[in-house]
Amino acid sequence: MQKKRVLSGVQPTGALHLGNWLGAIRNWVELQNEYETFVCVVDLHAITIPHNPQELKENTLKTAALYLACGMDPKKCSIFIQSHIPAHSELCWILNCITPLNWMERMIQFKEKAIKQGDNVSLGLLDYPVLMASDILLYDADLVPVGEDQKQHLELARDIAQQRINSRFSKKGSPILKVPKPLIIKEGAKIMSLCDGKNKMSKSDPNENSRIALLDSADMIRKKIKKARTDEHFGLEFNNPNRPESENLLGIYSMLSGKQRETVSEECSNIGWGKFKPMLTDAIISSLEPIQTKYNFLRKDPEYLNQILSDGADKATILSNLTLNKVRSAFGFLPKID
Ligand code: AQP
Repeated sequence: MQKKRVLSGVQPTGALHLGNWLGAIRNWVELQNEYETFVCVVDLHAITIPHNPQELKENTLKTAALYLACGMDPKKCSIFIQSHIPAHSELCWILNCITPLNWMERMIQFKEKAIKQGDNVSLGLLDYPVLMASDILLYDADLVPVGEDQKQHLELARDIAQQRINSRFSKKGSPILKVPKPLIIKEGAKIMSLCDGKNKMSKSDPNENSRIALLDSADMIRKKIKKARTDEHFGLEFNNPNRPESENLLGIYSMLSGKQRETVSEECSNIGWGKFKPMLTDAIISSLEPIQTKYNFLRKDPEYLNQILSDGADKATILSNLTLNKVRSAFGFLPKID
């Protein structure tokens, strides 16, 4: 039976952190065993906020190498860079022309990010969800792994495919685009900032101490955990809404130590923050060590990395052009005759 297809990606907007790993990449590593998996580094998304060109280039390579270092296997999945496939931008333009502006103005992530940008909000930031819809729809993805924050964007992709393309442009009832479904990860983790347990850990947070980057040295990790916000209570616990830091740090400890939540609850209910923090630090350092070793090894062999990205792009080009040509033809664009 044909495997279902899954597509996902991370923006190279900075150093990948524990949230990107535990909330996304670690799940992809499992998914690649069951699904036909495509993962891309979504660099076109990364320029929707002000960016530094040199950093974008380095972060794009770093992100791709980290996918591999975290366990993505090029024999089981295709890894590519979004901007290597021009079809993403072209489909985005076509979808822009049939997506109502008021659908875009409802997007919560746009509103949140726009507030952070002040006077510097680009049209691209508003258009981010249409580009994401293009990413997904181009590959006929059956399933898209989504966290809470991305559910609204996937819903938009589904509405565009169904209401704006298939129902308006399909002939004889055969749909032009596949309508993707969300893949809700059962143990989907949302990792919060080390400085505020109510805010998401994020690459673009100006405070470096708010996150553990996957490539942080053991010393940096020690310092950041030492500084991480705590509360005045003794003992750590889950499910106390007044203790978001306890929820977050105990959750990270549970995931990284591989121990059940009940086990760590028991283990840590009678110890103070002073004793817990070194345990958490050790768990983080030892979990990241194999990723960092593999990453450093991969970065010494740029040809190998380039080959993987080139193979991934070749596969992505074939699939994306099939979809793009269907859309072009349905919209009435005159084909080029060679
Ligand atoms: N804190 C988090 N906890 C769990 N999952 C997270 N993800 C991001 N942060 C957390 C998941 O990582 C994937 C890729 O994210 P992205 O880079 O495309 O965009 P993002 O969600 O906006 O990530 P950041 O780190 O917050 O980046 P910036 O600061 O650039 O906006 C997604 O699957 C996301 O759910």
